[in-house]
Amino acid sequence: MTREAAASVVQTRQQGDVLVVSIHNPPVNALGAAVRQGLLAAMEKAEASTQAKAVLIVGEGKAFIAGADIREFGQPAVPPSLPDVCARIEACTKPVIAAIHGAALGGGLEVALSAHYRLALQSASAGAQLGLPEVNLGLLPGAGGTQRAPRLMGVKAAAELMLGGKPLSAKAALAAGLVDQCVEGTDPTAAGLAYANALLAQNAPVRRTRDLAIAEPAAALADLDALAADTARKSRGLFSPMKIIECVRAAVELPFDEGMAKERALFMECLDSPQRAGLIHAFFAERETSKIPEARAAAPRPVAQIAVIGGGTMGAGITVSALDAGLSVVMVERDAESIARGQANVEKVYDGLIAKGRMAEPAKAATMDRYTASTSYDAVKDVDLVIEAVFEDLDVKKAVFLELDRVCKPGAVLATNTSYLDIDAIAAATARPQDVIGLHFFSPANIMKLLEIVVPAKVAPDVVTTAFELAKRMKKIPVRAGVCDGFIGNRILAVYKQAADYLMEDGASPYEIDAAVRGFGYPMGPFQVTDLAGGDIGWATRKRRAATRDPKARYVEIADRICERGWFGQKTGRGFYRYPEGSRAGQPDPEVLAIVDAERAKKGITPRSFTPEEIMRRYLAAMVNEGAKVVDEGIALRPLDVDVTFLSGYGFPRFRGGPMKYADMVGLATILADIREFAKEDPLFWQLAPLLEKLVAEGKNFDSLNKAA
Ligand code: 3H9
Repeated sequence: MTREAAASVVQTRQQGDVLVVSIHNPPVNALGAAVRQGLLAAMEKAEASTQAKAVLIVGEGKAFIAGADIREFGQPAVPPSLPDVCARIEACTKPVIAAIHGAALGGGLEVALSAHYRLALQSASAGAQLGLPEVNLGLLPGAGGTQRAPRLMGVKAAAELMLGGKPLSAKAALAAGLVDQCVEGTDPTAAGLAYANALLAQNAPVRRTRDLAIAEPAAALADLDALAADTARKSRGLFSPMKIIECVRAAVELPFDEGMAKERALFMECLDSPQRAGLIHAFFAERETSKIPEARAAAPRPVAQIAVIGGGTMGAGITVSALDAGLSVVMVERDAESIARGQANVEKVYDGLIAKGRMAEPAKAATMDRYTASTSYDAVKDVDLVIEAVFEDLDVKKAVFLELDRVCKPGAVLATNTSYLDIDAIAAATARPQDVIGLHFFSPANIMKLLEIVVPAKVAPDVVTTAFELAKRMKKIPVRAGVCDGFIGNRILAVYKQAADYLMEDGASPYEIDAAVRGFGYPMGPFQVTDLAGGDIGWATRKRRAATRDPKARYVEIADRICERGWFGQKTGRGFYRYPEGSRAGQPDPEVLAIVDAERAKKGITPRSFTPEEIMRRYLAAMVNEGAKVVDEGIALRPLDVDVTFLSGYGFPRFRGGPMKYADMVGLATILADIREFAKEDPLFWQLAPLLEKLVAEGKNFDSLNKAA
């Protein structure tokens, strides 16, 4: 690390009695090696200076400091370490003040906690956000956060801040005792200087957090026991939350320096865990999916007014997302009754929020002011963008687009919410295919983060960027997908769901498969999902596709037998599970097992047993193999787009980083060997993805393809 690099990212200047240390490391002032070096040098300078009576630390740009530089994790460590930098700040013999605006997260807050006084700025546009979100990255605060925060704000509150990973506002941080002052404003240097000079005028002493005693240690330990029990129940296989509690316990039980040593040791354990690698991959991948080729070529079209065609569950969810993004929405339905139902679906969401105390009546009224409804397509003639969410049938959709083509103004974006139909064919129904795009929302659309943006052959680049801009406004995680049956998500889902069906017919019960999938970290197994979504939906699709199915392909009829009995899952009280009166937790059903047995017998299959690990190997190999095909065909831009699709739309455990990242961590050669082995039984289903074979031959992994598109 050169001295010049350190000096350019951390600058010092004398302002009267105060040495102002300002960090300038865009975009978020992450604490990379140069910043750590610069902070250390600045503290030495402050100590040596005869002019400096106090030190003020501020961040330039939109943040104080967003934390350690996450890109450095997994690389060889470069000195000085952040705990050493924090120790140096705290040891300073002159008062050190941190003036915080914007994000003070993770290591950023830890720098502030090692200062002697803290001021947070509050403003309507960009107030301070103070938090220790390391848990979201599979880590724990590793620069004294676990030892200093409990001394300042109390053990329980500090542990909850770290376990929850959510930041506090300036006001909340003041109330919690994390900062000493909270002022209105946006200029941290001006506010910080005023505070520093006031402290100097009062002869305020150096005041080190490490010297504070933990209040009521016995009660604190009891609180930690309760939190540990709660965390063990809730954290579903996550490694770092229990380690956080261990560190905080050390803050109560051990002297400061021994607590710091404990924190360091446990931080290193977290850093080395595959969960850290998976979660950090997820963090960056979610930011990369917006980096699409079209972004360089075209600015988005302006969008203020949108129309949603269809007021069913999907249309209403999309309407809520759009209203919440501040847009005006006109909903089009075929008759007054359907309009009433659509509006009721929208209002139900807001009424639910009001019931939970998360929205006030006037806010609902103000939001609904931007909502109108109509039975006539003429109502959409002035809108900037239309999202069609009608029945999933190509002819029905084509008819809608014919109407939209007739009434919409030139340049309006025409989007379909289809989940697998051919969008090129839908676009061809209009005279303006350049304006037609897929916006595949997931149900419930106002809650699910994923938005597949499906890009047909003739669409204009600025329509694609408009869709990404809309996703941003709606706070969705967009993934660019190409046109094929099911796009990225549903295409891959269809394949691993088939693998689950084969496992079931070959000997694993649906309950064993669901348990194995949950054991891997999913919230639910595939048969529970079928019961939740309604078995009739998949059944209808299977019937529709029966005529075109490859007669040589293996077809499992168990789900059809269940649907034939009218057992469509939770809504009918029975599916793969039984749902006794009002219950949402299913119970295994011996009659379902009898159906499974009968189907096996019919095909002459002697059931064999599968361990949870064997189940997951097949389930994931099917997912990864199809994922590789989707990347190879350009349906997904990069492997990370597949990862984000499954993390934010299909419940793939975030700590595993997504299916492609998981495959990299297991080793592609292992997955390849598994597929070759499985293909001996069913070569038609287990057709190897050429990309997987190629990467293994070249000694590469999926991550090597994750460069910006
Ligand atoms: C830690 O501190 C460990 C310590 O306890 C112990 C150490 C020993 N590093 O999100 P945005 C990039 S762990 C590197 O789009 P926003 C980001 O990738 C850390 N890069 O903006 C993006 O890059 P690009 C604890 C980072 O305004 C750009 O900055 N801290 C980091 O929506 C803009 O980001 C955290 O977990 C980083 N730390 O949100 C905080 N942070 O433009 C993580 C961001 O190339 N960060 N980048 O795509 C955040 O939560 C949000 O980024 C933040 C801004 C709220 C700050």
